[in-house]
Amino acid sequence: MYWEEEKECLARPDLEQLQLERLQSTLYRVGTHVPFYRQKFKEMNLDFEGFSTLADIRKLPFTTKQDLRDNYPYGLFAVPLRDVVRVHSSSGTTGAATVVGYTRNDIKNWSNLVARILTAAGLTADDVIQIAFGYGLFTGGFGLHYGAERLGASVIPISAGNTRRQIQIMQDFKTTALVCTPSYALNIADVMFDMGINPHGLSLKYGLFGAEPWSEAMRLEINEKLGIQATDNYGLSEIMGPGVAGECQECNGLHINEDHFLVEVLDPETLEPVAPGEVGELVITTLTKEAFPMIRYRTRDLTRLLPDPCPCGRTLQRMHRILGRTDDMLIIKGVNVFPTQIESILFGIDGTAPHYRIIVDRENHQDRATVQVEVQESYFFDEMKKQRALIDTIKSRLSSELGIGVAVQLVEERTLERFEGKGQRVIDNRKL
Ligand code: DLL
Repeated sequence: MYWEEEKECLARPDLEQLQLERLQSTLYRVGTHVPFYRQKFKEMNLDFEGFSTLADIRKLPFTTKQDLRDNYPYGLFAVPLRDVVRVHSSSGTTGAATVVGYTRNDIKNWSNLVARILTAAGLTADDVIQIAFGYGLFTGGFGLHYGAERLGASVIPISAGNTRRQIQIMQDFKTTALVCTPSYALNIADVMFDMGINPHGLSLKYGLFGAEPWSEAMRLEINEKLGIQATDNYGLSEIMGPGVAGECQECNGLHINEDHFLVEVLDPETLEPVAPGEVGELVITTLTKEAFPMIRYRTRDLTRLLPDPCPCGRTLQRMHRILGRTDDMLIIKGVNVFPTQIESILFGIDGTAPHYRIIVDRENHQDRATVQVEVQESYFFDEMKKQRALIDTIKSRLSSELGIGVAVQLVEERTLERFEGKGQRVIDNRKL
């Protein structure tokens, strides 16, 4: 167990005081060591040494992915390379790569924060944790690995892929916790079924999933298929990797490690704070990072803060699971649609398998969206009537939830692509 009660249960005023002190030293660090911020502060006439209240965060400049690219590879590092002990990179689904660095102390904090999240999810030193995230420049594998070792658990660093072997090892090594993307967890469940292995006969108890958006319906599906308790954890390379926020066993929102990260939820258009509890873009300022501090980093991730205290006793603010990214949002016939909305509906309908794809085209200046969803084999043996009825049900649920008409195609089980890392379920052919 890795439980830092003195930090995780701080009273708000004490937490804010700690945040302020850490923010002051972060500002000093970037204002003196990072030319990019020094220049920005100068242009804005910002007296970073006189920064005295958290509310003044709104006076600070934003940092975007583009700023990282413009300063590729090491331009935003706040320490000389000799103090950097690790480099990671995000290949980025959109555009060029970005590079992030860690000092020895950053790695220590990172390990502790991930250990916190593993503890919140219910894991202890007695667990056998199978890490099926990719190891390499992606932060998922190493981040979870260091956290799990910090916890004192037994770590199986299997990395992603080779699904049959994953399952064999899970069985032989008596894995109690699976760590990967939710897409990969579903893929593993299917292959287990093919191998004739009953997941309920394994030692598996927990699943810690993250690195991509997923829905509550998908959680229920995974829980049922693998016989586990799945929790969500969130992070991004630019800020640290995994370890930014994670669910406790209440499974009702992710506690943000606020003693290390200051968060704001802003309207992505106006960049003003949204009303408390409203949805907006998560903007994060790091408070303890040495090698790669970030001031008001625009994550593009959409969420809302959950105001109620959590029964688990942690006072760290919770956020709702990520609803989607501003750049994942599809605008179909002028209506904003998030893939996770479609996922929730599909997963709630009997007869569909939890694998789907969304294809968007433009014909004669009109958007046309098609949802392809796998259905149980029996639908293809039965009369057409049953298929048609299922299509009608899916269509009407989608159109009442989304407010637009969507074409639906049923496809046979195992025909859509499976994922070992982050899933890619949208094909937008519109060249917008
Ligand atoms: O995905 C870090 C990570 C690894 C988090 C393992 C959790 C577990 P990146 O590759 O830089 O880093 O991608 C970051 O992934 O901005 C979100 O859009 C998305 N994302 C990460 N976790 C979640 C989550 C890692 N739990 C980007 N729910 C972020 C929804 C998530 N989206």
